[in-house]
Amino acid sequence: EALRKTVFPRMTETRISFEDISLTEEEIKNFNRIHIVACGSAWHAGVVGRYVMEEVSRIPVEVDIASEFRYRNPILNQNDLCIIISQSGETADTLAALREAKKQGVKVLSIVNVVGSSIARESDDVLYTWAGPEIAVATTKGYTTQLSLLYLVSLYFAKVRGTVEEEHLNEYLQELRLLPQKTEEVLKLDTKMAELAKKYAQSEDVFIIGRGLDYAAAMESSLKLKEISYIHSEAYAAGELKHGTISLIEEGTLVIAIATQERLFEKLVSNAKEVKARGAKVIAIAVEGNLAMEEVADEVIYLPKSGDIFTSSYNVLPMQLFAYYTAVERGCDVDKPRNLAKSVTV
Ligand code: F1P
Repeated sequence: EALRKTVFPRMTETRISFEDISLTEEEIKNFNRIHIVACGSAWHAGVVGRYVMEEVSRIPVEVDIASEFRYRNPILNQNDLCIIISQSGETADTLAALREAKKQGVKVLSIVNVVGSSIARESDDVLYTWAGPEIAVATTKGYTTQLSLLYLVSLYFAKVRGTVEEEHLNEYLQELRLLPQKTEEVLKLDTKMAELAKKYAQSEDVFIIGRGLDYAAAMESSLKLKEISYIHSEAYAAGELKHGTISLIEEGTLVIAIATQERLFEKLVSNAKEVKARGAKVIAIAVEGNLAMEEVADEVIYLPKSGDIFTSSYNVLPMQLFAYYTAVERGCDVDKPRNLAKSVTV
């Protein structure tokens, strides 16, 4: 029950209204570019946001790590929008990025959990994630709720700009409504992920590969493993493997292949074969009905079908569980990860 609450929060009880935001339909229609800026897990949510926003609203999106954005003299133009994502609403680099955007005369829409936080106060518009006050230091439900809002914002912009047909829009919304139910289903992987964590808890290096939205999940999964279990893990865009990283794969190296996007599935199967041929142990995460990983991987975890753009709400969940149980196996205190603060204000 505790895990259930951790991964999926009170979003279902909360109504998000776009009528409250100051952005006009005219402004939304005229956007040239969106800059998403955030740190850590919130940045990974932003990477998902870029894929989804570009796919449905056809607005070009850049995603920046706030500390980089802040020091690279970013070029923002009139008709740009800045989306700031921060669980705490107090992260110093993210706040500085917000101020930079405002200084350049660009509107800021923020996605924040803490009501009344500095980022919430200084933004033109705020959408709250309502993930609850008891949020953990290593973000789990903070991340999944940020994704939910990014889906909603992307679909709203798509509707206003007319880039998605009414029929498709309704299908997307229908899929979003299934989120709580499917999340519950995925959380039943709890025992399975605990078993896998027990088996692989002593790994020294873990490589997590994916493409597209699965690459964003790989980055977030890798961060979770590092943050709470202190295992060295690397996320790679699977197509990059052959450009060097493949040399690090040897007998027994754990590789987790996230392959939940229909259109990229076969490519991931090939990547899994490449690492398997070098002796890796492979755990694959795939969608029900896509069986080709069975012949390659040592273990296959299945997620419910959700359509390619919503896969990010599910593909990270087994990995959050895996990171959690790996940390427990290794005797780490998941509630007090070393060297990690709930909000990084310096
Ligand atoms: C960003 C962040 C978190 C991470 C940790 C340190 O915080 O990197 O993603 O889990 O808490 O800070 P925020 O801006 O989303 O509050």
